[in-house]
Amino acid sequence: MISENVKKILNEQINKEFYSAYLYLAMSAFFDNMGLYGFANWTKVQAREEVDHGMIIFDYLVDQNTNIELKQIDVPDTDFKSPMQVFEKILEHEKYVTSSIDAIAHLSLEECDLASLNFINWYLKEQIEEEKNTGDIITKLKLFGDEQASLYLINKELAKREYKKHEYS
Ligand code: OFO
Repeated sequence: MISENVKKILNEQINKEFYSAYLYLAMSAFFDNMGLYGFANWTKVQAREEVDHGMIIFDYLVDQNTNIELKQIDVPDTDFKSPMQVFEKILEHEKYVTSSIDAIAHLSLEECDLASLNFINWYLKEQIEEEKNTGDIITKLKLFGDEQASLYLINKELAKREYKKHEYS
């Protein structure tokens, strides 16, 4: 049976995942307004993946016959200035999400809730990928600079990202 404390922290994580989706959507709108449609595509695809992350936790809690406590989603900070600054914000945010996932793993272990520990393992791996993908884009932006010609090339590459429903495995 799922532990009460783990149930509470997983409910909070649903909120964080949906907040992430909001944040990426706000970023997508910023890039769209700049005419950087590839960057807009990349962040919009990420927003959809964040919804999947939230839904996977939702389904896990439902399968465990627990009550779901949906909380208000905060308005994201939209102080965006440049592609580099946005991607630095993304990395900072993903590191914060990684620390939340780590906390869930620790709590599950402490509470001997091994089913939840096993469940959250997928998110631990997912966060490695989230931070790596963002870090790779920051590296490219640093390497090529914020000039228009290089932004054009990175923009073209980010336009290729396609949404695939994130399945829990
Ligand atoms: Fe759900 O991983 Fe990003 O925030």
